Amino acid sequence: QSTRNKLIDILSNNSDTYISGQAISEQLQISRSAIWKHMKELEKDGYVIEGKSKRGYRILEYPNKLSGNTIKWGLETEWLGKEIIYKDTLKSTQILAHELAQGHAQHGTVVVAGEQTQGRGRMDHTWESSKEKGIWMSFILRPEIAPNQAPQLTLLAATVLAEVLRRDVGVVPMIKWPNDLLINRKKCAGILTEMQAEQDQIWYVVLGMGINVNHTLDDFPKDLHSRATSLKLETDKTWEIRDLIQKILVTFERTYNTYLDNGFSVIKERWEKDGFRIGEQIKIKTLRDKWEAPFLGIAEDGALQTKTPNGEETKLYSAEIDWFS
Ligand code: BTX
Repeated sequence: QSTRNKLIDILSNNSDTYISGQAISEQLQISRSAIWKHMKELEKDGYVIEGKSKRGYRILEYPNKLSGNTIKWGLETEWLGKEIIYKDTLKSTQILAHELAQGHAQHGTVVVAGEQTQGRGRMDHTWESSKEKGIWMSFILRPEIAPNQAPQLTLLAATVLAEVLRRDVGVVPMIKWPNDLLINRKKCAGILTEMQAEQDQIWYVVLGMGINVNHTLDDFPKDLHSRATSLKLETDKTWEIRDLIQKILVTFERTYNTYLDNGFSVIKERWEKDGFRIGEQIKIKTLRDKWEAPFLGIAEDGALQTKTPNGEETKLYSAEIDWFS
């Protein structure tokens, strides 16, 4: 961590009091005049810092611009986002997260990008991630669960996004198995879970979320106009990305802790509230087939329980599913 970031951390942790130049100087092992120079630099970047003689320094405002520090400011999580890496532009937050996870990145590290030039979805799909319009982020998780339980994390993440969309944005979300969030039947967010595992142990999971936030229709390529939507398009409001990221992190951490403590059944119940309804007819498309069948539920391993074209009960791990319009 750079001196500058350590300084921001110290100031953030003391945001309701003043911290004396002396105390900062002792913690960072730098001179009072070096501190003063750092403060001037921070002010140039949009931080508003109050300096009072005899009392010390205090941050009053953070810059509007996203950064690891601004996302962390006021973030009320215990482990998710203790480390946040923000880049203005990345090929994909998944790629960087994999690199970091293969190093020593800790459980709960978050990678966020202003834009992605090669955002990706499942299989070889691309994910449009236009500049500063949405939330493009990946979590590094090191869960102590079996590899075949990893798909549960996708469903868990979907319930988290659904909760934030309903509670904080005020829209009615629908989860489309396995990894999409729709509003008024249009795709507003997607989740991509990738993992590295040995036979019966997960090494790490990179869980990516893409959420369309402040897009107008023009921000989407033409072929998505009838299928994609954003929070702004749905609510007529511009949303603060930093604030939404914090809400997602807090809700995700809480839900993940619940999952570890109580297992998947709570998550499954929540999923089934916002996803397909038990018994509902759905359209199913696999590589080989296309048919209609009832939704029978979500299996413990995250699979979709339904029926084959012949009417036998089956579990699907990969397919395109849709409602009847
Ligand atoms: P998916 O494969 O289910 O969906 C991808 C499909 O969705 C595309 O083929 C296209 O039809 C459509 N699509 C592409 N971009 C958008 C968009 N912005 N809004 C709505 N529909 C779109 C879904 O994959 C999982 C996406 C995860 C994205 C995150 S962003 C952070 C992380 N980094 C990264 O590269 N991917 C993840």
